[in-house]
Amino acid sequence: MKTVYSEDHKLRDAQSEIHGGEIVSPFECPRRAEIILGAVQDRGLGEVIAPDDYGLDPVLAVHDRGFVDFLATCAKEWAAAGFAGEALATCWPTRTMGAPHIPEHIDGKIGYYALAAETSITTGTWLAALASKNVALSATDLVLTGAETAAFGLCRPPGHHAAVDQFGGYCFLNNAAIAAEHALSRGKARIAILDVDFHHGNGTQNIFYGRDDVLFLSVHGDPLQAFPYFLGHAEETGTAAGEGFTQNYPLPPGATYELWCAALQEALERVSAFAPDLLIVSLGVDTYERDPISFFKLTHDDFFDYGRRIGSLGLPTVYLMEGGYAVDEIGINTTNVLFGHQDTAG
Ligand code: 7XA
Ligand code: ZN
Repeated sequence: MKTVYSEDHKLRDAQSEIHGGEIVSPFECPRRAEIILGAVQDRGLGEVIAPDDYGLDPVLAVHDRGFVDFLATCAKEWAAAGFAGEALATCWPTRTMGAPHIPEHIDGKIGYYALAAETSITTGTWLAALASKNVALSATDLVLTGAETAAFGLCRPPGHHAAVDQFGGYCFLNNAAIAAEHALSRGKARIAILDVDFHHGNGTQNIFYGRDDVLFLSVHGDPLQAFPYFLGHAEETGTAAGEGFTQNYPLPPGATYELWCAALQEALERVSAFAPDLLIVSLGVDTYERDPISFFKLTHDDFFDYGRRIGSLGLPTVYLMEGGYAVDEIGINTTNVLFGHQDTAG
């Protein structure tokens, strides 16, 4: 299996994250991608190639123009306002306020576009996010052109929390959504997105909630107990034309592979019944038993096993990297999924 990778991910090198009431070094750090790349190379998964540049059009097919302009200029505006630290949101249009106007001051504007406070925006963030979506699109094209039956986009920063006009949860542009929309624009009719990250892919759900051409399935920590807290319940199944095209599988703290895998099997049956032209897997390995910010109990072997299950669907498949913060073990866990896929899909 080929891997698409860009060195530009290193431009996203934030120093601050709000966690447990403290400012800490971000869990989502450049070393994550370096360890995964090392495992891909050391274990001989396949060739590693650089992405092509797809420009902004595929981004604007998914995200709001004002949001994209905000991401591109936020770090500069923050510094120009005289703030010394990294750009962090501290105020929001809350439930009682609505948001009739987008603030002009960057301190208000960042609150308008942020879905949470933990994620800072730094000088290199926008270029890294652009590179990450290029990685996703290039991996997708490897499969769309028929050159490969499966490919791995080593995306960083991740994307699945990014909504039409919101960033947060370490995500800025929704790589999986951009890839799905791109596949549709290239003549594919039905795309399935399977999100196996520990966290619910609220952004991806938001983007396709009213659509019947993209099936979104997510197995994740119960939002009553886990970020992003406000979306990802089982009763959210889509709206209007999209009714029945979203399915969530929230699981409780301490969930073992047995429970997780039963939910995955149900999701895989939904994928099969949908018969998509392309399967996009939002691949987060923060389901791992020793992940520092999550609460599932998957082991190294479990990642291989579920890769086999996904591969045995026999679908053209693109894996796009999302979360995973047990950094020393992120390489083995990620490549185990990909080797598992290869074991059945060839
Ligand atoms: O998949 N998403 C992630 O891995 C990021 C989750 C961010 C959690 C922040 C909680 N304070
Ligand atoms: Zn996650």
